Amino acid sequence: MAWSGTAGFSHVSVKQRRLQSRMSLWNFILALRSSSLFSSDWTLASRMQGRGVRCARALSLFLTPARFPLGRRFPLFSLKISLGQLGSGVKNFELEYHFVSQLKTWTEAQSYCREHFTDLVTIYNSNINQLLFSMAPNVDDYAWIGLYNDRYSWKWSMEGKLFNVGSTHEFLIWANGQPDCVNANEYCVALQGQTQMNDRPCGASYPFLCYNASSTSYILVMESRSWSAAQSYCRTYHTDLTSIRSKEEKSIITLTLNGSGVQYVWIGLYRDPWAFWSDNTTSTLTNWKPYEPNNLYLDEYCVSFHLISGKWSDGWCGSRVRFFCFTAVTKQTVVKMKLQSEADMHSTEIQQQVSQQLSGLMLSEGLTDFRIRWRKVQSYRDDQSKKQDVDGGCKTEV
Ligand SMILES: [Ca+2]
Ligand SMILES: [Ca+2]
Repeated sequence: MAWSGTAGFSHVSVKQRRLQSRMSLWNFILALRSSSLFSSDWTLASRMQGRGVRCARALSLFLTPARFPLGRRFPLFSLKISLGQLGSGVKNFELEYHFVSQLKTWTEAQSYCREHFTDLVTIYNSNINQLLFSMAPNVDDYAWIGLYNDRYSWKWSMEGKLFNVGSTHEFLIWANGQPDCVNANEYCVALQGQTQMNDRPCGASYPFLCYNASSTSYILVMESRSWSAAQSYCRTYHTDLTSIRSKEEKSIITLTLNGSGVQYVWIGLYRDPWAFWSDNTTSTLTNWKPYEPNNLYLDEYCVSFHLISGKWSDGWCGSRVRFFCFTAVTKQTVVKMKLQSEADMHSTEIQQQVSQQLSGLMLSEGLTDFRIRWRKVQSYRDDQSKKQDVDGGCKTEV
């Protein structure tokens, strides 16, 4: 797609349909076919044979009783299942990508994307990276993407739960100028001067402080190890690297370290580098330029996309550059099923039973946002003569 830029507002958009949306629906249909709902008395005949996954977005499934007496007319009911936003991480939407040719800081760009589209872009794989690369102008400049490095979001080795350790924390006190993530390479925390904290390279070797839960004691190990080797040691011989969860606990730790003469000592605080995307989804893809990320001038916590190479750099979040947004367009997918039975399908009780079973099945497949509706359509014979109509095509309602 060609990029056309003019002064002021301009952007290009590209749509990309996520393959998972079809696959997940197809898996759902396979699950339907193998479920108890369609066994024994019921024979499921899919008229979609040979069409494969391409057509799975809207599919007519036929339920016919195994002992279907020829020549008899039975009411034919259509069951319409509307799938909205799917649950359990199943993405049933199309993503549209936008290159916005306005100069904004990372935060301004984020607000702009949230106002006009969905959010700053998340790059899940190299195909998306390539797509963004192809839609932007081929110039030696940068554009923001949604990735950022949050130097105040930490976890305890013992808990693994994210929490904020900013400059106002009650008892977790950063040493002057910390955390500074030197060389974009400091993701583990050591106590410095026994009371204050400093983020340090996890590979550095320091003495460390284990916690033993069964004796409620703190053990200073005077052997120098990397943070993860220290963690393994503590987990093997005690409980874990120590947490500091209260003022009282901090006082005990200070007492334990008193007189030891250690400059740095590992504790259990750590964080994952480049763990956050603006839209709170997760992607493990990285595509750094050589020598990046480097946290130049200790002030580069946002990620920009090099337009001429498609590679990423960490940059100062206050720089004003162009940016990539995305829109998630939620699709409603309709699955129509036709049921024929000797049972009285007029009976709301029977309809409810079938609906309940279907609901249970769909929930167990991780589908949460759906609606099931019953509709009487036509008799079996009428249906046969209108087979073409019934087969229909793939249809997606937005
Ligand atoms: Ca540091
Ligand atoms: Ca950099």
